[in-house]
Amino acid sequence: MKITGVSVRTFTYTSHVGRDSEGHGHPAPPRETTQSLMTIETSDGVAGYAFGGIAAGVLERDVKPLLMGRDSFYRELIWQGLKERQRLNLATLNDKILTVVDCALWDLAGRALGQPVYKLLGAYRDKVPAYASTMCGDDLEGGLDTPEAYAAFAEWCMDRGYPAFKLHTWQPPIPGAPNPKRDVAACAAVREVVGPDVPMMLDPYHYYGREESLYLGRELEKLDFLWMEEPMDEHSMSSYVWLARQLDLPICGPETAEGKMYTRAEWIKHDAADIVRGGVGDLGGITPLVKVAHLAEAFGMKMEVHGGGAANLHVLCAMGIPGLFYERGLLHPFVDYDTPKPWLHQLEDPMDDEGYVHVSQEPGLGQQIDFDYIDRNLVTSW
Ligand code: LLH
Ligand code: MG
Repeated sequence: MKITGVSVRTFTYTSHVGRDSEGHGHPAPPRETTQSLMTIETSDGVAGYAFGGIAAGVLERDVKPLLMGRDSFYRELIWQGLKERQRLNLATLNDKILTVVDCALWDLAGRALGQPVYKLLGAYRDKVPAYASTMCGDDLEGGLDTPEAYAAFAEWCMDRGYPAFKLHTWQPPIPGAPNPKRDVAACAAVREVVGPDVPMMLDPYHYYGREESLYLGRELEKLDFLWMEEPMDEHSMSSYVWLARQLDLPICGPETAEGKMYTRAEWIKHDAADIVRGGVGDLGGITPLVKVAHLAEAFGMKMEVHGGGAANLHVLCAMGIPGLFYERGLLHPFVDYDTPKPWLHQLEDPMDDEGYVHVSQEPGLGQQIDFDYIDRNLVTSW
């Protein structure tokens, strides 16, 4: 099946989430913004799709030469080729682009063979328990503005069926942030209302120092948390070795650190984390995420997948022991997460009343793409 066409369409939609000056999402008045869809076509008439933008110049110069005319099943060869091309081009050919290409190729393979991606990978399960993953704290009245507000939202999430809860607490530029004591107060308030048996996690400010992180870890041990992630800049692996050595609380990471499977291997080797972390968007696609899952399994470690979406869900459903939960969110009292994105006919991560997210049985990634919506709202294509 030869690749005959590679294109990107960019379209508008109305978003109810805005980004603060540090890039964290919060509820916001409706605003028009854009999304992109990559399409890879083949000589057999089958196409694969993935959402995410690739600039026209990068598509022409770096991506197309590796794809056009090639057998679309050679995903590993294409991924390795893109990875090598990143040397000297990392500023434009980043891992998000590798993710889009790789996910579109997996979608294409599934559509061509009439199977969902998780079955191509080697299925292990059809559903995964979710945890409610909150947005970062804010200063919106009735939002996530106080420890009590987190507690009230956690109660709502438990009623909705979530079996576990992760707080993203306050980060600059929210007034008063960062503040480890306030983070602990929010964690304690949630523990109080959900009771002792609900698994809980914390993802605080990502640039605390060693002392603040140790303080947080010790307090979370008292509250019987399941893990803490990214309390410090992940580029300092030594800081994580220092922290993990002193805590019984599992540290989960690295999440956003660059370096794909190589960085995860180094963290495992140096005991910098107790639980391995990575998602399709952090690592450069399904292909490297599977490598990291196998790496974690081989070291007898769990791997918690970062972020939601169809591609992460398919990998989770093909992983054996390493992955406990699907990260569902980011959630907020003012945001209706259970309404599909405007460009999809259905949710890509539907959750039942018992807190299980079910993977699609449709071929490929199984996203029900509303192509009419995309055409109606098209801005540009290349
Ligand atoms: O800082 C944020 O906005 C969130 O932490 C975000 O990066 C989220 O994806 C995350 O870390 N989830 O675990
Ligand atoms: Mg995180």
